[in-house]
Amino acid sequence: MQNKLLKYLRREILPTAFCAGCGGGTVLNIFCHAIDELKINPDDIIMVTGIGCSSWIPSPYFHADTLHTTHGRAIAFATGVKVMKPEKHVIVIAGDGDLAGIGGNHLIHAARRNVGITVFLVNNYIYGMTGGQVSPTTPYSVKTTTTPYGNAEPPFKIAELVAAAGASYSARWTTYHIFQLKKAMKDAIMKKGFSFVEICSQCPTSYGKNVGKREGIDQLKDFRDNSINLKNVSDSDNEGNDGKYIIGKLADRTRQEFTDNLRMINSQFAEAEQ
Ligand SMILES: Cc1ncc(C[n+]2csc(CCOP(=O)(O)OP(=O)(O)O)c2C)c(N)n1
Ligand SMILES: [Mg+2]
Repeated sequence: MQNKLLKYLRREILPTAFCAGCGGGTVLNIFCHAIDELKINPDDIIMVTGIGCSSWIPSPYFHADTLHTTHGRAIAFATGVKVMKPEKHVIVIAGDGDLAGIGGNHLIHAARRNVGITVFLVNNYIYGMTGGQVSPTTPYSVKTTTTPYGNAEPPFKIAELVAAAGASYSARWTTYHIFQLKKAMKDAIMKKGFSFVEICSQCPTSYGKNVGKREGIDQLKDFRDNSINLKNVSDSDNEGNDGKYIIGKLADRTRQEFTDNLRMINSQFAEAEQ
């Protein structure tokens, strides 16, 4: 008997190139489950990604039309796709460096515009693919290859940032919380407007070893033991929560969507011209 999810994968290139213990396989697995349960035909999906290990989750492994773009530019490409093909599910999966570092402005402006795309940001707290440089989500004081004495910067709280910028939907879960993550992925994909899920994920190769967690399982235990549901904190932005993973839904609201607005304004202009 064949696994029902295999049909979503480019089987000719399996097994994946992810390191042992990487969270990338879990994200791919849960994403396939979400698509399967939503009964979305992959022909109605366009995947867009940038450069990094997390960008390998959709490309090459997920079997749908895919744009594997330049580092930091996935959301810009995805916006263009959504403008021309509003009927498609346009889904970005990429890393924290890609989406919050070099691509940070695209991220917040897409949330402000409420472009009807879905973004899954795989936050492994590091530039994984290039050997472990500091990223905008690396916690304060962590040693990386570019912060050998410890990181002097505090990290971005990405899901809060995206919610504040205006996204229709923003949530944070981890690769330990697979059922909640699947539900959030399904909700995000079906949500009109800009929808976003930050997925805290383990990278034993380039991050875990820097924080005394050499195996993927060690980071999963950290997600299990140090996650707090948003419902149980009064202020997710509070620095007292540093070292904790604040999980749950940060925004779920109805706002006008960018490509709808664009079409409406264009048609009003065309009518006025006649
Ligand atoms: C314009 C540009 N700058 C830098 C790079 C080098 N580069 C490739 S991937 C990457 C960072 C990857 O980190 P992240 O996006 O967090 O993905 P991860 O590998 O951690 O999943 C960098 C800096 C590049 N390819 N292009
Ligand atoms: Mg990363």
